[in-house]
Amino acid sequence: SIKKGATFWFTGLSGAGKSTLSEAVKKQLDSMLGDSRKCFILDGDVIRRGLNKDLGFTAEDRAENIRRISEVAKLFAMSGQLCFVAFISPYAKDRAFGRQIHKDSELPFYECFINSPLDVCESRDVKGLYKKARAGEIKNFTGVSDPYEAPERPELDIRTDQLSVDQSVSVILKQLLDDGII
Ligand code: GGZ
Repeated sequence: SIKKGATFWFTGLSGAGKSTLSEAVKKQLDSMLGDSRKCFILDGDVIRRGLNKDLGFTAEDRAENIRRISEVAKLFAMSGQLCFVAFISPYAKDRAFGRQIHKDSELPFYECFINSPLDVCESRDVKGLYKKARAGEIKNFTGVSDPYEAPERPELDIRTDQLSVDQSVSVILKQLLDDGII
């Protein structure tokens, strides 16, 4: 049967595990689905080096970043793909736009809070960005010197500080199966 695409929108702090989890879910889905469906990841790190390389980190630029990504994710979902979006997307209003345009096109949209407390993200500091932000070398750094508006009613709230990557993957897969998306 022909199945609809869907967008899983991962939001959370730098270092919460958005990229790691999206890659792990894609790996699992690719082996489960074979050639019948495709998964695609839109990741902040990658998109900001290409499509959105004109954008910085002011509230206006973040909004434009998320607006464009929302439109791109919608196109992937329209084409029947499972789209995983991994951006901090700190503003509720910007995420609500993504949700709305999916709703308007009757495409499933899951806001997934990749939820790890700031102190945990900061203690990992894989890329050393928090250290730089604390030292004032990076301005407007989310969680340190810029806001993060946590989702109030996310479809999924994934405590990555308490769950293993495999456990977090299972939460997403269960949702896909329960809703008949795969
Ligand atoms: C937040 C920043 C900043 C500032 C550079 N604030 O952990 P990373 O490094 O690899 O991913 C972060 C990425 C955030 O880009 P997004 O497009 O996801 O942000 S948003 O949705 O808010 O538009 C981080 C790096 O870029 N980075 N400067 N000031 N993260």
